[in-house]
Amino acid sequence: MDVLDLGSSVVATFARLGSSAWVGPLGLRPEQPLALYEFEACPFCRKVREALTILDLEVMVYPCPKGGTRYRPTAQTKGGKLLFPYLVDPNTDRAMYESDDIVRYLFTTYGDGNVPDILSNPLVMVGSGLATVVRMGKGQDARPSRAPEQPLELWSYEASPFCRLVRETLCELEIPYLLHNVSRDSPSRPAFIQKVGKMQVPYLVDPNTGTAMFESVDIQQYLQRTYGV
Ligand SMILES: N[C@@H](CCC(=O)N[C@@H](CS)C(=O)NCC(=O)O)C(=O)O
Repeated sequence: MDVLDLGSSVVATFARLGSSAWVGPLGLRPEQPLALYEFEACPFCRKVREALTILDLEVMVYPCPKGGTRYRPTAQTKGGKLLFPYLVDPNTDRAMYESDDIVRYLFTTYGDGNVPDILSNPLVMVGSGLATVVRMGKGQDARPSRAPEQPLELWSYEASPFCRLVRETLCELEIPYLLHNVSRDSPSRPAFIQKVGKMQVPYLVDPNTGTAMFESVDIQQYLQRTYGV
């Protein structure tokens, strides 16, 4: 374990004042997972990931790091702009840019209609920008990789410093994954605990190789070994 790497991930969580460490009031549940084109280092994308965690929503993440060639063109073709985050909701046939619009849409559609202060106050971008700065470019640039045949699955929550390390690696390697958000008080936790036997994230499932594993460092090494070139 790289202590500095983990330490700066902890600082990133503090910079966002622990936002998304707990779920908030939940509303309607979507039938299908949402889809998000984004990259981990983008401070605007972080706001949307926090909203998805607070609302306990599942989302297919299509990583679009800078220099990436796997999903950036798809995002541009679908939305018309090379701008991230870009959210697609197949349940309502809505697709949108602009993090503030996306956050408002999510809390209106899947919450109680109120965007929590942690995501609406004017200082959000200061904290989110600081989180990006302390991670020093992690989750920003694409690295050479092989595409998996099927998307992976990750159990995680945005505020977890350990989960961030794994999401950054998935992002840099442009690996698509179904993100299961299981923050504190998440109603999704009991089913997860029943599935894996304990409450611990990150937890990665790779249907391409039949692999299922805990431990952020082991997962990062597995991803690099399996999909890095
Ligand atoms: N106002 C937009 C700003 C989004 C934005 O500037 N995103 C940057 C990444 S942080 C972007 O897409 N840059 C183009 C690129 O990465 O190619 C929002 O809140 O969503």
